[in-house]
Amino acid sequence: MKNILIIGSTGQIGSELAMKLRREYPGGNVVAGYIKGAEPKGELLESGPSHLVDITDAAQIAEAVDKYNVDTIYNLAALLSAVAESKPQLAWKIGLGGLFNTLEVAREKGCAVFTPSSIGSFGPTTPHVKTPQDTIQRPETMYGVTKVSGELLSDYYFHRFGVDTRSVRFPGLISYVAPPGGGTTDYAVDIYYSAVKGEKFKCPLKPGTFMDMMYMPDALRAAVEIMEADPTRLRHRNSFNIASMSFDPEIISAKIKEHVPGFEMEYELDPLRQEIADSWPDSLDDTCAREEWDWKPEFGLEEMTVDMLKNLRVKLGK
Ligand code: AKB
Repeated sequence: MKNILIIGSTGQIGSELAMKLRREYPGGNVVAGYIKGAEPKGELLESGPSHLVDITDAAQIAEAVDKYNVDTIYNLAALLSAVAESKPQLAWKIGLGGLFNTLEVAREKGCAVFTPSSIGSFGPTTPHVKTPQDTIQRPETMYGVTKVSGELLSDYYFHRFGVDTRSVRFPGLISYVAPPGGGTTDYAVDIYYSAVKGEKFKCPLKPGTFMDMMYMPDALRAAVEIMEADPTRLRHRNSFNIASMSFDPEIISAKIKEHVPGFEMEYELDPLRQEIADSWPDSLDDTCAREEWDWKPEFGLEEMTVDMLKNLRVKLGK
């Protein structure tokens, strides 16, 4: 990787990934692709080039690739699971139409492509505990439909055209930098904000709702390491299970209470998010990622909680 285009650079993952890539690949261009209304600001704007790239417009992707001689595209444009249920047509247009545009540009111009999949690519008939790498994927959400279709399309472009497509299935991602928006796992970020603000947290999911979660530094490292992995070792491509921790609301709440003794949580269930969460795995088996490209997480619940609380106190001035 040398010249990298990030489509969706101002979102939850993109804004942090862009800064990491700019630090790690100082000799090249890391182009922050953005859409109107979500322009880069501050450090992201000032530390490198940015370019208008609406993923639904293939010509804009091609223009940015040509201008900066891009060899690798990180395609991070997507609507998250809950919001995709309220706008399924748009979710398809961005998730699948946008991916098709990206892969076509990559095919014509010889770029590698990373497109994240998700625990949302699984569904109610998937084995829920230690979900295997290769298993049933029959999601019942539009988000899941776009993710599993995206995995298939990306593998197709690799086998048929030799496009170097690679991907990981992200768990719920937790960060103190950019907030997520419209996901099912968002509660695991919101809960830390409530704890630091001294507010009682209203949890939208019921006790016993286990899902895989990951601290953002591990997720960003996975996104870089998979693209740097030795291709001769990869038996899978789109997409690898990766995992670091699995918890339910009671477990994360108890962990926060260890560090913020006065913290309180009550339940105010969101039926849509509950239904989506119930259809997703409780925990993933990431053996293939560990074997094929040496994936290994660094943060568990304790380490993440300490770091989240420390950084949110600074961010919120508490
Ligand atoms: C969501 O909740 O929609 C995402 C995801 C797990 O893909 N965070």
